[in-house]
Amino acid sequence: QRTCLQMSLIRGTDLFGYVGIEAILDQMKRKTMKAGFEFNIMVVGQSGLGKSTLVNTLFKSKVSRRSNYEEKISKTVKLHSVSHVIEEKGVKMKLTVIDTPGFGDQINNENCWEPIVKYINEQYEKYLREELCVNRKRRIPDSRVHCCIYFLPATGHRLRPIDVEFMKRLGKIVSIVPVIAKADTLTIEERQEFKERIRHDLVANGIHVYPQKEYDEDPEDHILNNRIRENIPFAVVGTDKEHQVNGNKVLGRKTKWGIIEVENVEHCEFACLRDLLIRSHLQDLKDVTHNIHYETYRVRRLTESNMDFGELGLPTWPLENGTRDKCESESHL
Ligand SMILES: Nc1nc2c(ncn2[C@@H]2O[C@H](COP(=O)(O)OP(=O)(O)O)[C@@H](O)[C@H]2O)c(=O)[nH]1
Ligand SMILES: [Mg+2]
Repeated sequence: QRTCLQMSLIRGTDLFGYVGIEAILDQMKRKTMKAGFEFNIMVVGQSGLGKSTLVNTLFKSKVSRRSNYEEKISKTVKLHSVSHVIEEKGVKMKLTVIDTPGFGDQINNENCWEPIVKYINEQYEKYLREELCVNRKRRIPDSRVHCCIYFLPATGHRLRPIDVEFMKRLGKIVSIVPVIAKADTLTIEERQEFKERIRHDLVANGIHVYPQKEYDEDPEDHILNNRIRENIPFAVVGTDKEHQVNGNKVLGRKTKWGIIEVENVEHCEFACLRDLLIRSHLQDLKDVTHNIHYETYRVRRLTESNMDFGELGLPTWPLENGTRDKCESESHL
């Protein structure tokens, strides 16, 4: 028996009257607004590079506190997460900032990425376990890292071994957005040359940063993302102060020779970073986390023969013959 599926497009102008299909957008909006948004952002880089200042500038609020002395002298990388609910025009977003004080601060920085890899994988594991639960009544809380901003010191040279080692490993499990920290310390030429050298080093070392070509959704996305790829890493400046410029209040850093306006694209690329992270690609960062990075983790985890489903009351994987019949619970794989 053959089934024939026919489909044709009937435009609104051809309909006999108003149906109301467009209202689906309002319904989706209402549901999403009710459920709220979660966005988890991680910052990595040596202390003093302006990580806390930059996230506070990005969200125009104190979402990351400056580290205290004890944290500054810590011999190990400690992960530290803080959540805030930010509201703008009735839209609420639960923002979690994961700070990594101690990264790259030692003379010997061997394996200092390990606690970070561990943290990221632990969040995937948590999500996976919730997904496998039999009674999934509520929405799964999402603590997965949607984006990792990696701070490069404005040395003007090239990627250091620690940058290569970190991004090589982490680029496989999370979306990395590299930035040049405190870009106000470089001249225009130094900045341009540094950016080019970094882009070269990223390619030469096979490092994948966000947005990755492979995951562009359509030709329109591809053109937009190419423009971003040609411009990374963004040379950024952060601040916690406002200044008067021509009668307007602007976010900036006051120096002896003038004011660096953080949001002015003539001065630095902070606005490009903000647009990417918040205004144009926030949802895509979440989608890539779920569809690519988490999915890779999930597949790897489920094909590992030794996953201990015993604790969850689920059969061990892969199923032995007949185990499914004996098993009361069902997993949602
Ligand atoms: N010149 C310059 N200084 C900055 C910038 N961002 C932050 N700072 C300063 O650098 C110091 C360390 O900043 P902080 O945000 O605590 O760095 P973190 O340790 O990486 O979180 C502070 O004195 C900031 O005022 C920047 O873009 N340019
Ligand atoms: Mg800090």
